[in-house]
Amino acid sequence: MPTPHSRAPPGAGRRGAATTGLLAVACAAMVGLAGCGAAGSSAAATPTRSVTDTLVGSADLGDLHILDAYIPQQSSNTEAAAYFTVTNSGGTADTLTAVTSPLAASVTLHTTVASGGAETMRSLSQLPVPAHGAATLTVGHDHLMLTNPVRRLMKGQEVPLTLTFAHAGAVTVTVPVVGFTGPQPTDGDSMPGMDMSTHG
Ligand SMILES: [Cu+2]
Repeated sequence: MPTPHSRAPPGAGRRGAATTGLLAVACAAMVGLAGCGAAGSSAAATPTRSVTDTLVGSADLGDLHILDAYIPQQSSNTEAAAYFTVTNSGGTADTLTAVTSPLAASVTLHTTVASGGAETMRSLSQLPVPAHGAATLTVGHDHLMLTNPVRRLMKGQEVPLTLTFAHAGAVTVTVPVVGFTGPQPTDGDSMPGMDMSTHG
């Protein structure tokens, strides 16, 4: 079915990420799906690393330190979420302006906003990293969305994410795909027709 994502040619999202800041998209249909991680209103529906998942990705770029990077194994063939923390030990504020991966057609910054009792998703054009501060992407809040991965992302795989900062430049983090304790589809691609088409 046509969606904002499926209409976009591969790679278009990288350029489009900066222009979709006002695009609000419904996420209510995503409860229980790991791809978004935003709509889970109960603990059971929230993808959470299991206790056996100790793998996380990290990288350093000058005063910036990328920590605790992970991707919950996706329950969708079309989208996956990624989470990490960026700490800034320097006195200069920086901004995460773009993320790319060779394994996904596009990677966009998203945040979750509560609206009238429902949670919706909104694209962010950038993510500030304060001086002597940190930016944290966590389940239910800010996160990365990997759209149309070249293959289904499964636990045990690693996904290179290249983060570009306004001042510090670019760094590639190898991000492990980890298991999660939320509801799992029972087959390879459950819930047809309820894919991420509502997810902008
Ligand atoms: Cu999202």
